[in-house]
Parts: sequence; structure tokens; C-alpha cells
Amino acid sequence: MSLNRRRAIVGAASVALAPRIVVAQTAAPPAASPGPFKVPPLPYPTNALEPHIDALTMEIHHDRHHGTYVANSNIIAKDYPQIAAAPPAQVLLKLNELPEQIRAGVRNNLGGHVNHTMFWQIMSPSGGNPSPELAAAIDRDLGGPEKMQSDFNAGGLRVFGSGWTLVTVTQDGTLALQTRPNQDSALMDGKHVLFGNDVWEHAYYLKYQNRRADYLKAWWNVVNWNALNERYAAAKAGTLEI
Ligand code: MN3
Repeated sequence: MSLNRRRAIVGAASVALAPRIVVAQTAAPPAASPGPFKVPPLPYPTNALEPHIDALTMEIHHDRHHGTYVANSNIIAKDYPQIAAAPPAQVLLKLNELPEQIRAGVRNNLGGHVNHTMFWQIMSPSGGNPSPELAAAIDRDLGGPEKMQSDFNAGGLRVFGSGWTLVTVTQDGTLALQTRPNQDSALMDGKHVLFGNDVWEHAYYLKYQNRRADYLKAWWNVVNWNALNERYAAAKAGTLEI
């Protein structure tokens, strides 16, 4: 399937949910979308995660897919500035308090913005190692690093269609595995994400095609443990924002 065809399908899928924001899905999203939400620059070059994630996938994923979530969030924020006035975690936690006509758009697009902002951060070509605190929590709550990886990957394989496999963290430092469909976020339930892997086909299809299991396995080579250590400490300090 060509990329154009794939993008057209993504655009078509959004029509049913939120017709008013389909424009940014079908056109190439602007490099810098005017509005309160911004795509954060990648903290490494697009080819830095080769050979595990190829440069073209990173470029399209970051610039176009994340760019579209941001552009659509900005379109919604034009008429509903309250979605940018509170921290994204609060907006996603209180989706039901938003006007019904923007609820799906915010869930999908602000959710996508938050998920991808986390995702770029928690990958790196030189990831370090878990801190003693994080390693102890992985042993205690997730059965150790091997079991965590295997359960996390199994979660990613179970996601039907598109979504995320995640490790959540609570303020007392407890870890748990979770999967979410589409661009849903654990923040919708008041939980924080320590890290997660994107199992939308756009995250891996160019290199891995239908071999999601191979992508899930290779992905552990690019996990940024230094970032995970910082996120774990921030979660315990109550300062982890997304
Ligand atoms: Mn994605």
C-alpha cells in the first residue's frame, strides 16, 4: 500500500469521528502549525536509531504523523482554547467535561501529541541502564527485566489494529503493564506512563511490514534508560507531566 493511500485511509477514518478537523489529515501538515501546541524537535537525528528504526520511518512518523496530531489539536484550540489552558494530563483526565463535539478530536489528537512527545524522549541510540531504584521496581512489580520485556511485547502483539503497549507508574513508584487502543492515554485514567511503544503500523511498516513481533523485539535496542530513570524519579516526585 502506498503512503498516500495509507494516509488517505487515516484521513477517512477521522471523518466519522471529527469532520471539522479532517483538513490537516489529508493535506501535508505544516512544518510549524500555528497555535499553542508544538511538535518537539527529535532529540537525535532521524537516522540515529538505525538499523532498528529506519530514518524514513522516523521522519514521516515525527514530522507528518505527530505533526498532524499537533495541527489538529491547534485547530480545535482555536475555537476551544480551554484545551490548551490546562496541562494536557488534566485535559485528558477530564475529557467527559469537554463539549461532546470535540471530545473524540481531543482524545485522538491531544492524546496522539502526548503519546508521541513521550515516545521520542524515551528512545536513544545510547540508552544507558536502569537506575538501581527502577531496576528494583521492575523486579518487584513486573517479574524482572526479561519477563517485563516479554509481557510488554505480548501486550503489543495483542493490540488489534492500532495502539500502544505501556508501562504505567504511580506516585509511590509502582509499575504496571497496560495496552491502549488508538491514541488513548493512561492519563485518561489519572495514571502516568513511564514508557510505551507505538504499535501503529506507521511506526514500523516500512521496515518490518507485517512483522510487528520483530519490531517489538528490536525496539528494546533503542530504549533510553537514562530518560526512563529520570521519568521514574519525576513520577515519584509528582513532577512527571506527560
Ligand atoms: Mn505513532
